[in-house]
Amino acid sequence: GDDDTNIERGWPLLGNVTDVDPETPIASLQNLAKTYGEIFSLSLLGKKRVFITTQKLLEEACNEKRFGKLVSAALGELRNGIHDGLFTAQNDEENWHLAHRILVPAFGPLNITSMFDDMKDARTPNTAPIASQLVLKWARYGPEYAIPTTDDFTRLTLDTLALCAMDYRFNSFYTDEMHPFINAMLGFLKGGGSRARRPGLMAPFYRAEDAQFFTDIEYMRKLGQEIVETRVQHPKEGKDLLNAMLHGKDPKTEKSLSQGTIIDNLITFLIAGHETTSGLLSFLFYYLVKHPEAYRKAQAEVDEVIGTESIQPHHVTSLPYITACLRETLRLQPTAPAFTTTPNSSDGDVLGGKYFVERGQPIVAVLPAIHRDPAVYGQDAEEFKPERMLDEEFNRLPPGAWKPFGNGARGCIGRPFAWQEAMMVTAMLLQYFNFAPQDPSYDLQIKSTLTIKPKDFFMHSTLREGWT
Ligand code: MNH
Repeated sequence: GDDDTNIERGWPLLGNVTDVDPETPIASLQNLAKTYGEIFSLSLLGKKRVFITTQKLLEEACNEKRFGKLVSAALGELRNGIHDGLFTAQNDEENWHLAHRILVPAFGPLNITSMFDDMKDARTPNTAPIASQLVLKWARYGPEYAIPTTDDFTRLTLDTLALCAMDYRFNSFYTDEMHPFINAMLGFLKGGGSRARRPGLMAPFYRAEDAQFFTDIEYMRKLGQEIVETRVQHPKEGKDLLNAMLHGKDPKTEKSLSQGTIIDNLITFLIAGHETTSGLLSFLFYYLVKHPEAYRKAQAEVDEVIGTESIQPHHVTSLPYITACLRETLRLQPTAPAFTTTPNSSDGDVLGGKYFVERGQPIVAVLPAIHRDPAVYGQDAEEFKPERMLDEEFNRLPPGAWKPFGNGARGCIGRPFAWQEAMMVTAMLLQYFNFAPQDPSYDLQIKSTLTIKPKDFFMHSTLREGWT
């Protein structure tokens, strides 16, 4: 009837997701947002996907009474490798509830603080430090070295996650090539994306790519299995994530996790736990070297609060300007740039008072567009201005304006881990070094997988006086 026509009005169906450049999907979506406004849809293999681009619509889509996470498309394809692990489980799957209840305490503030020393440096004199390995590498290579920013932060975050979560060492700083896990993971993410975009009929033309996808899955699962078996044969004290999964019992059902589920979640942590933090640090240093005033303030704060002491856990909450820099970086470059919800009700639901969405239809939050909503952030929304993210203003932001960690029960379980690591590393690096871009005219380019990172961004570092 007439009502239905009203509901659909102003909601352009633009074409196909396959028209979106798979190399730069989030940039294409941001451009569509500029032309078509708050909501539009694209079809993926005949199924409509809805894209939202404003704070107001995301505030609504984050109301968990009405909407909840949907695993579909590329994320759905990842279930070939990590099944109903925490990240890829549908809301109603039992293993999500089980793993969530068992793991939430392991990600609590106390436990994350206890990982501080593993993140930073040695527990015992003969284990090599992680963040300290990065500092040593840049110090030894000297001021002429073109730092491969994203690769080195990836070494750092992968090694940190593996050491703190499962006491496994990738030793990424000891090789020029990235660890083979990184390649397997990239193939897995790329394969998942490609499989989601092509019709089943086309499968025969993608045999080589599919074979690689499943080889990559096998590699990662084998590694996960080795890590679990090593721990079972050589039990260890301590409350890392692996112990929590092996020995934890769900307080509600008394059940524990199966070995398969533990492997699903180990791989999930290895992937979700390093890509996004590496991207965050890489974008942050890009913005800092491009904005001398913000850089100066951040470094002055470190000098005042920590000086030349060795950074301690309590410092992490005493650095308001650096906190604001991290928030501002994740506003402009949310390294997990989209998440997807769908109506809870089988009758569907209506967004913005007029856009009807069926249950099962994906609502994709285009975070880089939402985070630059001029209605919230004003005409300078595209600019890097950490001042707008100091506590007082940050706490006044409307709901849905800043969602780089997703939403509600399905939001990021690793947020305290990522935050402690990023704050600690940023403070340490500003303590020890001065930084400059290798090429002062470098303009930000973005590399997309499931996450985004700067592409071809190199820096120089010089040890500050007093450390040489
Ligand atoms: Mn993390 C979920 C962003 C660091 C483990 N993470 C999410 C979601 C976003 C996100 C967005 C929600 C996705 C969705 O709705 O589909 N995560 C980040 C960012 C950083 C990050 C921007 C760093 C910066 N994440 C980490 C770290 C870990 C981790 C570190 C592990 C140690 N994240 C997860 C897991 C989930 C998740 C696991 C899935 C949680 C759930 O659904 O129960």
